[in-house]
Amino acid sequence: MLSLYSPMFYNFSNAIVRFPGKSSVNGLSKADLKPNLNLLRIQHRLYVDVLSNLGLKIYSLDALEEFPDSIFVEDPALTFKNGAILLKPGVKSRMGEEDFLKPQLLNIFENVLELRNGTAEGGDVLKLHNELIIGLSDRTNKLGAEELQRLVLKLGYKSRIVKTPPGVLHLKSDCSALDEETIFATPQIEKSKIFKNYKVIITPRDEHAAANLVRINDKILVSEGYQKTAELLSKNYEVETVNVSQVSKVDAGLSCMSLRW
Ligand code: CIR
Repeated sequence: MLSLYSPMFYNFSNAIVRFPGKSSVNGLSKADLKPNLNLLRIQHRLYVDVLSNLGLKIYSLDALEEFPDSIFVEDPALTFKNGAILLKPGVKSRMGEEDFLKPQLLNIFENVLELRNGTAEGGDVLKLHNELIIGLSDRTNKLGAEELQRLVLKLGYKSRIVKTPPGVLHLKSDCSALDEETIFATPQIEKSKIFKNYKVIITPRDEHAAANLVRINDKILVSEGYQKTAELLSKNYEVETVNVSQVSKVDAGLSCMSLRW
């Protein structure tokens, strides 16, 4: 079995992002909020700059007006150093986004697999050092998760299926990997015992939304405005804050805006 990444699962050299089209302001939002387009584009640019400054080669895709949530490229695919998997989004307005990633993935990767049955979104897939965790949610069903297990195994990765807590959009809305043995998670996820073999750092009070962070190489990217989280993690990690206030209005965070490998 391959270890997920070599040498470390958070060492990335590439990222795919998608420019926010005008329709991005109409992304799905549980609270019915609308981002400001100009600000969203500025924040997206700054996010891409952060990735680029961390040494990642950026593949920048054109806006897709017909899919308001398509800047969240993390959801319709998974990328690894040895291949990619096209997924099937589990909500009507996002079904078909994967078809618009396919040509780019085929250009970049030799090995591109495709989920054919059920639904699964990348926001429900947490990559760790020795395993992938697939969360069942309103977007990822059992059929999709089980087929995804078979596909990731073809790429050499073992996985387990867990339940994303009720009311949580994606598994990774509520947890992230800080290093090989440490997870940053909301109290709700901690209680679920998904991570009983890991050390879990719980999100500070009133900062549960900071659980969606990204480790890239030596840095932990944390959403701006979560002061207690930034201070807590700065004790052991190099932290950089990134302003994602506009995508947070459409239920998204730091991990959703890129596919990394
Ligand atoms: C959606 O509901 O699909 C988007 N508005 C937000 C997607 C966030 N993606 C993610 O957490 N991976």
